[in-house]
Amino acid sequence: MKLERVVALSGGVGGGRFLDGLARELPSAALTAIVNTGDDFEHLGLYVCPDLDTVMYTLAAVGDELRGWGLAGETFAAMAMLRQYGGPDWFHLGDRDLATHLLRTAELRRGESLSAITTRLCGALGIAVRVLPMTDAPCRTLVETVDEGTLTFQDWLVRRGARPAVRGIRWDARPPPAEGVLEAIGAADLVLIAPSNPYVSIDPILGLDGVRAALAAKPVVAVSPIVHGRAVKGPLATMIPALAGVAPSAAAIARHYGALLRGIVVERGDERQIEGVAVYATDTVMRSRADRQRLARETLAFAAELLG
Ligand code: FO1
Repeated sequence: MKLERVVALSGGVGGGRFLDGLARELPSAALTAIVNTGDDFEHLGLYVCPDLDTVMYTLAAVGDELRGWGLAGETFAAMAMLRQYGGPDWFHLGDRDLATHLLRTAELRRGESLSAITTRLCGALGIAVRVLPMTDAPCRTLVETVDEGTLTFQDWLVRRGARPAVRGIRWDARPPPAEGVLEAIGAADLVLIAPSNPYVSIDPILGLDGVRAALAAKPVVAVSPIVHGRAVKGPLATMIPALAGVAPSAAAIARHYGALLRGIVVERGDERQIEGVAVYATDTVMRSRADRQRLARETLAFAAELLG
């Protein structure tokens, strides 16, 4: 089956890399990215959207490949001055990255929607892929910790280094999906779930009104973010035992998404214990641009095979 319209649900770092591969494998008009905004927060009076920015910078090939977030060749002179004043320096905002937060915050204050601002920023960066925030209204991920109450996501992940043990994840609102999200899913030949953290990057999207129902009518294929029991990046490997009570594995990812999935792409050797869903095993760690493109190509071919 020819895949003319593909929608990908994505978080930040792993998702951005996978989207980059998809953008090189598909005509740009064929791909819509629906990006998590549960990580968004106000910091120093700025409205920061880490996953949108990571996806945007990655697609525009201007992101810092090593860190996985922020801009390449970044300087932090503003942060150094802030530190001198004793301001909060736990969240590192690069000097050029600040332009994104300044403009987005100013536009939001003028009443522009996050979607419209995202379209403008992506256009300015020459990104042809359609990038949609999952919603235009705040929908903050809150981390229920065992010993320290409820922490906002960036507070938990960055300021506390994801150390406080987690007992639950919830959101401070349940806004409608952004304009175009349900339509994109409704028109899709295929929906892909990028190798992002299911709990804090994909579940925020699935939790929005109408999204699960829209996906139920579609073929959905996920790429496992767990490789041989470990997360490629981030706290997922400790969140799975904490939230699902099982050891981290591709099977745990497949079980988390359940009946939503038609297929799952996993690392070679991780096919064990995955039932009720088609499995494709390959090299899933994206170390290079070529890796991203190959994983995207193999995932699309696997999905096309499933769709017959
Ligand atoms: N992650 C960190 O671990 N430390 C940081 O100082 C940091 C700053 C930062 C600034 C802008 C941005 O878009 C992302 C940033 N991130 C930082 C990453 C971010 O916290 C996570 O990547 C996402 O929220 C999880 O996907």
